[in-house]
Amino acid sequence: MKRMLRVAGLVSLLSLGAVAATGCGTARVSANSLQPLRQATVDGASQVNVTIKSYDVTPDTLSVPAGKVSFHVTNADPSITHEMLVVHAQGDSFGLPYDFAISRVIENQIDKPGEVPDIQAGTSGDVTLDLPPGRYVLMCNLVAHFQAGMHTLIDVVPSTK
Ligand SMILES: [Cu+2]
Repeated sequence: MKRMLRVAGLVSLLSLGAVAATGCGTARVSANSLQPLRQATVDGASQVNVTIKSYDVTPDTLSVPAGKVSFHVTNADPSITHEMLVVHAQGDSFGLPYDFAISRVIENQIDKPGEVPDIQAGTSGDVTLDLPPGRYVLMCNLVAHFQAGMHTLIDVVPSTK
């Protein structure tokens, strides 16, 4: 129950933009309004489209079935290069070890299944990973970008297949 509440809270936060954009006029979000799980693509991977810019990371789904997951990452920033790391979340929140002296998450102390490095402004990149169920952080670890807000959570849930 505790976990459900936390997920619902995250959903309502993330949904505010969409609600405002559609003029729906209500911020009430129930578990039933979660987006359906991704359909597998032809090659068997589930696709997640992610938009990154200064300074946020916005996936088009909050959960995806375990197995092959293909991240298509678009850098919508007009001038700044970004990257997107896929990292196992630790603990209740992001919980990642952070070095404030260099303003970066300490990459040799985290479990990072993969990344799309060096995505130039206005371009995109892809990575396909085999992900077990769990909570993951999608983040940029260029200097101070994580701190500035370039991180979000995505849940990889047991596949129903
Ligand atoms: Cu960045």
